[in-house]
Amino acid sequence: VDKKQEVVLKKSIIPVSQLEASVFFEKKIISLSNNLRNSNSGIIAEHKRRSPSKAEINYGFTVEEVVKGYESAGACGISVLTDGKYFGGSLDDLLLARASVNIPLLRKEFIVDEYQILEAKAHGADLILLIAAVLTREEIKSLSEFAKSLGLEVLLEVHNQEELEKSIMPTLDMIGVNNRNLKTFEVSLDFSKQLADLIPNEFVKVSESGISSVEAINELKPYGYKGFLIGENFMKTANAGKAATE
Ligand code: IGP
Repeated sequence: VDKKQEVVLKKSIIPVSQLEASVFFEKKIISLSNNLRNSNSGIIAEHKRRSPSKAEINYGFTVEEVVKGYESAGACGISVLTDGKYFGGSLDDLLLARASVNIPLLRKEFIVDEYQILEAKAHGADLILLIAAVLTREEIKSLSEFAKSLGLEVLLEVHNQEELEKSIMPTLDMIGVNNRNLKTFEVSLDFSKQLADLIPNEFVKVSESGISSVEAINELKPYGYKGFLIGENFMKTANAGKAATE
């Protein structure tokens, strides 16, 4: 990940003090983990323009249209991809989403530095993603502690048992199993099924990626999953919001 260089550059353009001046630092977050515990939909719908495995996903809808559709369809929260290089997203997308909806927003990003967490807070996010595959246990600890100190929630993403075992700590709120291998792009719900029992009960369990039907959700629920992160399947339809209700 060349995110580290990107962060150094950004820090020199927008200093921390400027981020901290954002109105969002005075606002309390909306809790996704509470929403997931208390809801039956469990849907976390994602704003995703494109991905390394799929060139163009969305055609012609604005961020506002997509996220308002998700909200009115009853999503528990929205994930907004802010990575530009691989996913065509930006922090502007997050800000536009924040201006459009009142449900929890996840900054979906490869986070490697506290500065990116300040950016998330400054652009209206309620929670951040930390990806175990690209972080050491010490990094997960310091980044999650920093996020909690800003009042943000933390979703930790794992793909296998080793990543899960190295990551368990009390500063996480939700643990997500990515059904897609980030290196090979292989997708299988079996990853969620195999890891479910190893996730301690105090964390809300989320299944991420490759979910394309109600059947898939019903298959995962008995394993204790309360959250279902869905991107492509919603974005590729002509009406992303409507798809979330069906
Ligand atoms: C959504 P899908 O298959 O429904 O579009 O997947 C989401 O899980 C996926 O975008 C994702 C992701 C990530 C993207 C999961 N973890 C980490 C970038 C980085």
